[in-house]
Order: sequence, then C-alpha cells, then structure tokens
Amino acid sequence: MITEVSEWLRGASQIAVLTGAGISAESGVPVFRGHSGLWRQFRAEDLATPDAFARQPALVWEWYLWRRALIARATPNEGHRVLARLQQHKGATVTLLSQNVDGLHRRAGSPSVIELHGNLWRVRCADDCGLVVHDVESDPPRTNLRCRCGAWLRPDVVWFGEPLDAGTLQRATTAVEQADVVLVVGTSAVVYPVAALPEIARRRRARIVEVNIDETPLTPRVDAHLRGPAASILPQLEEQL
Ligand code: BJW
Repeated sequence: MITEVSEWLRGASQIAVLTGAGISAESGVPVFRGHSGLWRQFRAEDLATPDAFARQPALVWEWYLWRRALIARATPNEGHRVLARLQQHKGATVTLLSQNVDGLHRRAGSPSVIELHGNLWRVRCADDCGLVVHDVESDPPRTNLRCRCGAWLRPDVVWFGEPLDAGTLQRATTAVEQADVVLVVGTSAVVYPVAALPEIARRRRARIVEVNIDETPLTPRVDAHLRGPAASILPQLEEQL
C-alpha cells in the first residue's frame, strides 16, 4: 500500500496534509483522547472551553503552563521532519494544515503551517480588546496574566464552542478542495469543522490517505489507511518518493 500511496504523491501537483495530536505523540506530547489525554482528572472537553476559563482561569492556565513546559522540552520527531522536507520538495505544492497548537512543525523546519486551532505560545486578551502577543512571560510561569485593559490574557487557541478564524478555515478549505491527495496524519477526526475537511476533498475526488495507529470514523472512507506510528510510516513513504 505504501508503494501505491507514494505513486499517488509523485503524480500529485497539489498535496494537503492535515495533522493532529498523533504526529507529536512520539515527541512525548500527550494526545487528547484516550487515557493519556487526561490531565489530573480533566479531559480536554472540561478545560478547553470559554466557560471553564470564565469559571477557573487559573486552573486552565495551569494546564497550559504544564503543556508549555512539556512541549518546550520536546523535540520534533521524524514525522514532523519528513513533512517539512515534503513541503520544500519542488515536485508539488504541499499545504500543511495542523490542529496542533504546539509549534513543533515550525521547529521541524516547516516553512509555513496553517494553524487551525491557534498556538499555545501566543496570548491574547480574553475580552478581545485587540491585543495579541507572543508570550515571553512563561519564565517564571504565571497563571494570572492580565491584559493592559485589565481583562484576563488567555492562550490564543480555539476552544470548544468558539469559531475558527474565518480566513484560516477558508485557506484550509481551498487547500483541500484543490488537492489531488490529502494526507491525514494522527487525528481522531472527530472535532469539527476540521473533521469535515477530508470529506470536502473526497467530494472533489482527491485521494485520502490516513496515517494512524488506530482506526477512526474517517477510516471507512479513505483510499488508503497506513496503520502505524507517523514517525515510522512517513519516513517509509518518503523513501519511495
Ligand atoms: C497516532 C499516534 C502516532 C496517536 N502516530 N497516529 C458538528 C458535529 C458535531 C459537533 C460539532 C459540529 N460542529 C461543531 C461542533 C462542536 C465542536 C466539536 O467538534 N465537538 C466534537 C468533539 C463532537 N467543535 C467546536 O466547538 C469548534 N468550534 C465550532 O465549531 O464553532 C462553531 C461556531 C460558529 C460560530 C460561532 C460560534 C461557534 C471548535 C473546536 C476547537 C477544538 N479545540 C481543541 C483545543 C485546542 C487548544 C488546545 O490544544 O488546548 O483542539 S480540542 C482538541 O481536539 C484540540 C485538537 O486540535 C482537537 C483534535 O484532536 P486530535 O488532534 O484529533 O487529537 P486526538 O487525541 O483526538 O487524536 C489523536 C489521534 O492520533 C488518534 O486517532 C490516535 O489514534 C492517533 N495517534 N499516536 C499516528 N504515534
């Protein structure tokens, strides 16, 4: 199957890659769903919401500071690096779309990444006064960051119930609409609207290739499911390109 997929990639002029938490799993960053997704007793759905932040901003910040510390120690893995090289390959236009907020794709050398759910290294005003800053205040980490307008500062990420940035989602939609092949790597494909992107591509007759250690709701609808860790499957694919 890897040989067939690499032929599709070789013949493609537009490729879209959609990544999720699974691509960073082998860098030691926990995924969201399943047992390793729990922080203390909390699930992402308990903390990644505007309501949780309104009720307990310090608790939500603690979670993000814990994740920042972990990600700061992590290094990109071979999966991130293969995708960065693929983007710089002259044969096709490769658009990298990521749901991850960890910044590991950029650290692996990806020249551009469409970050659909934001970036946990940026903060912005929780009252939307317009302030967005790249946070340099994480050392020492503080859970009571305030904006110049007095409101809380929050991580510049997309929580449940919040809309994705319209321009960002449009760029992602265009990329999958134009793609000949869409590579879906390490996502459970359950969080919308991003989970709809492979289906949009499929309707335009793109080939959909899933790389995952497990099956997902998308699996029955893909052209190829490459089962295994992204950091081993992606290098095997690259070898054949
Ligand atoms: C490996 C591996 C290895 C492991 N190699 N693989 C339609 C239907 C139903 C519900 C909705 C709908 N439309 C909207 C909703 C509601 C909601 C939603 O989708 N809920 C579902 C859970 C039911 N969506 C939203 O609320 C979104 N907003 C929205 O729709 O707004 C509409 C609106 C319009 C106008 C006004 C107001 C509102 C926003 C969603 C935001 C999600 N945010 C989070 C947190 C981001 C910040 C942070 O990180 O803290 O994003 S939640 C979390 O889930 C995070 C992730 O990006 C996202 C997806 O998770 P991902 O990446 O797939 O990770 P996992 O853990 O789920 O899966 C990992 C996978 O990797 C697994 O499959 C493993 O097998 C695999 N794996 N190791 C390869 N080594």
